[in-house]
Amino acid sequence: MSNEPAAQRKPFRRLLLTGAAGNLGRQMRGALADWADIVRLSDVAPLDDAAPHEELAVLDLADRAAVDALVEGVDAIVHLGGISVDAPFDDLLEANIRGLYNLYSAAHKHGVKRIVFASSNHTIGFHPTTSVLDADSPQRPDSLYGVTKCFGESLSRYYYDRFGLETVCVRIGSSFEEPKNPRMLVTYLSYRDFIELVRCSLFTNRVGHAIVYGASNNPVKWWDNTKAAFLGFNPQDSSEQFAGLFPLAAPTDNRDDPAQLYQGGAFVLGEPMERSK
Ligand code: NAI
Ligand code: 15L
Repeated sequence: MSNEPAAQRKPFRRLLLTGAAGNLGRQMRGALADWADIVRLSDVAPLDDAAPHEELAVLDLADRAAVDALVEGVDAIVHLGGISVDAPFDDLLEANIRGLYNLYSAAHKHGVKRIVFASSNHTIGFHPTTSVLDADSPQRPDSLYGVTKCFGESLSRYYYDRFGLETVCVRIGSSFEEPKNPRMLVTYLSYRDFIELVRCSLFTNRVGHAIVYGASNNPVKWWDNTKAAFLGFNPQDSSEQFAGLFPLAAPTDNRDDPAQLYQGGAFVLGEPMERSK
């Protein structure tokens, strides 16, 4: 029993954030201070200096022994680390497949209770833009990158069914400062809504294995989160304020362009790349 007054105790003793040097990791870092006494930050890239409540670990997720040590002693994990775009298979294999296996096997070994996994809309990118999808819609990856995120969703399902390790797979849309093209008016997820979705995913009492789409309250919607309503995610932002960035195309424009016909946009046009090293 802790002698600390309840008001000073935080919900988690130690939280791990992977991908902490990346775009979303840098957004998450500050929020975690309110949620855990100790925040362990990890990336293969250099990290900014640690605050008193932070621990830093620069390592490659493909290094099994390093990931085992990284995960020891943490209560929960926000897993953002990995390659975040399409890439040569060998690179994806190390970061997104071997890296993910290393994380889950270490999490099981060390008794971690829950992982929030940064999945992607590219797990379903070959669904047409005329469809509205929910958590039970079949995966239709649009790239090898999307295939690795499907692997993550299946691996986490297995670790829940077999061992009870809970995961929320967040199929993030496009989380940037602002939409970069007309498609992102539909897929936009503000940084504030992203952090709130991670908070809901960490703090909802029982999540089992869940799939939730990460989009703000945008005027056009391809994704229905009714089946993940128990998470209590209620996005506050909208891409509406950015509509003026992109003049409307005439309805007949580009109707044969796969990048407009499919939810994954230009990802559907990629081809497997040669290895980078
Ligand atoms: P990012 O590319 O800026 O950050 C990913 C981080 O992972 C980088 O700092 C990188 O150094 C690190 N990383 C890559 N390979 C690694 C390895 N082998 N070992 C350790 N660390 C490694 O991407 P961003 O935007 O921050 O996205 C975070 C996560 O969310 C990624 O997993 C991405 O796939 C996913 N996501 C992001 C979306 C977005 O719109 N920002 C949309 C859908 C998914
Ligand atoms: C993703 O999965 C990528 O990580 C991000 O860089 C964007 O391309 C995003 O999807 C998107 O679909 O806009």
